[in-house]
Amino acid sequence: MSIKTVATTPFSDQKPGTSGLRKKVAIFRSPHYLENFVQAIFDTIAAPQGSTLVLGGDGRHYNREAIQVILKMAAAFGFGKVLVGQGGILSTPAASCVIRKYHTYGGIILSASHNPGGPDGDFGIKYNTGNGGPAPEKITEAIYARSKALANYRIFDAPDVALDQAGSFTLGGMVVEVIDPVTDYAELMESLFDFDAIRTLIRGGFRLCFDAMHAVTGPYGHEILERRLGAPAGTVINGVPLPDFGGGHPDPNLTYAHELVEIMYGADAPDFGAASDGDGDRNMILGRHFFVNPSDSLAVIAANARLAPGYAAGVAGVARSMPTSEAVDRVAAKLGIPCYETPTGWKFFGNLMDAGKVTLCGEESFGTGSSHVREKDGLWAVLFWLNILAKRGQSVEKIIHGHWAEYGRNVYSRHDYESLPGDAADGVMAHLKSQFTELPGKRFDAWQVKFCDDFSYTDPVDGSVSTGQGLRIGFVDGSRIVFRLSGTGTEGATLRIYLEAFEPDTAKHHLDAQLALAGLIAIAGDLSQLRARTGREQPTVIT
Ligand code: VG1
Ligand code: CO
Repeated sequence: MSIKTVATTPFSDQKPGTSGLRKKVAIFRSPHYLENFVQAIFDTIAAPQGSTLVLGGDGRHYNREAIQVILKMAAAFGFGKVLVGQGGILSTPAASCVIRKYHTYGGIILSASHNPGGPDGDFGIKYNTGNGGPAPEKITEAIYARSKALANYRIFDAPDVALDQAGSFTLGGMVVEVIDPVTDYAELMESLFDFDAIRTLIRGGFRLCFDAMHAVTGPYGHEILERRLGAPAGTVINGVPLPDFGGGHPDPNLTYAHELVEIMYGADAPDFGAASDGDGDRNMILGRHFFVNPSDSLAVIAANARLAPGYAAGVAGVARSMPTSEAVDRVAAKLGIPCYETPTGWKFFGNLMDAGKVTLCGEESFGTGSSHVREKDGLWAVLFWLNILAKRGQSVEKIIHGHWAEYGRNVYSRHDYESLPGDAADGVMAHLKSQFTELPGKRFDAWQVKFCDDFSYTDPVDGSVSTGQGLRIGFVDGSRIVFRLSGTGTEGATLRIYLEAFEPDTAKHHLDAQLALAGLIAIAGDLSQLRARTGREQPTVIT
């Protein structure tokens, strides 16, 4: 067995997006493609010889092969140890947990998150630093630069390592420790939430359903919800992780988690429903016949945080991505704590959490989390809700309506237009921008434009600046429309339109968001010339 140096031609398209590098499986399978990117990571992070790395993924197609390649390259690079999830499995938040718990140098997570899997689906890879969080932009930029310049990569020439049972193996001078993917994470959850109270709630007849969407959270859901919290078998549906997610789209929203939605809106619906995504970092929360908007979920968690033992001391501050609704800002104002507004993507929360400035973070895209790890965390959010429900003894719907009555309602929706031709999407953005000088002051029915800009962010901790993070049109009454192009897709372009209006009047809180936002939706269509430029009449997904 020896280390081989293999010549590679650099690739020009290995630029990480919102969350790592995502491409079709076929592209990752093409000669040297994965190896080139992994070598670029290793060269960039320059881990000292003998360092420890965490490695795992969401179990999608190509996960197992990629894990073997990365193990052999890690051995050739000089890592001393790799902690790898059994079967190559680690959810994104569990990987973050393991990196932090064992103080490793960093970790590699194989996932394309909510993107479909299978041989014709997507694959992805991202690097997390020693704080457990996604590498910040300056590191992802350096990895990209290196990927375009590499001449060769190094790989240990050895047979594959057995990954299906826990234990220690050696690969040259490197130790491969196969760990249970659930145990460390489950222990962390038990330390944060009142499991006794949740157990009592469930024993009292409270019914719940968790849809793992045949993605990574199946084993986590079975262990935590069914074994440790005593929910009956069958509480977790679609709980067996499959390499193609059973042909589904592991994105927990009203469109793709339709099985759960049918259960929760059905005749004999349970009290609580939730779903998670491909890599376990997203969550959708539902009550009986009731959908909880993710921005509201963050606000409710912030307002009720003290009910969970891990947060009994209170919350230092909160952060949300720019397109996320301002519902949490209202909670922060009432609590007298700071609220930060960051660009889209979890990598922007890391510095704030490391500096102790924020405890809770969230995104409108079904992502919620806290400083217990440095990733958003799907099951964590589910447990937080169960903890709140157990302590408050009210239904999900009652809690949300009570919250709106106290703080007012930030009516919110996101419209996604998926798989647009790139040119058409760029044209929409350019056309919007071209109106920015003339728009302020203009009136559209009841709405007058107050400002428009292309969001940019200066990190308050390290001063780094991120520009071009989404086009904002703000109105005098506080409502707003945001336009952004997705940075996680692999096919064409996805345009996201985020719509928000504030409604203080309790009498109007029951209104459907699409109806309440109809005026803004029409303005967004007109200002962007959406139909003419894309030929689309309707969004692909409405949240
Ligand atoms: C989307 C979401 C963003 C999230 C990102 C990664 O990005 O909008 O909020 O952080 O996915 O989530 P984009 O660029 O497509 O809008 V995950 O669960 O895919 O790691
Ligand atoms: Co995800």
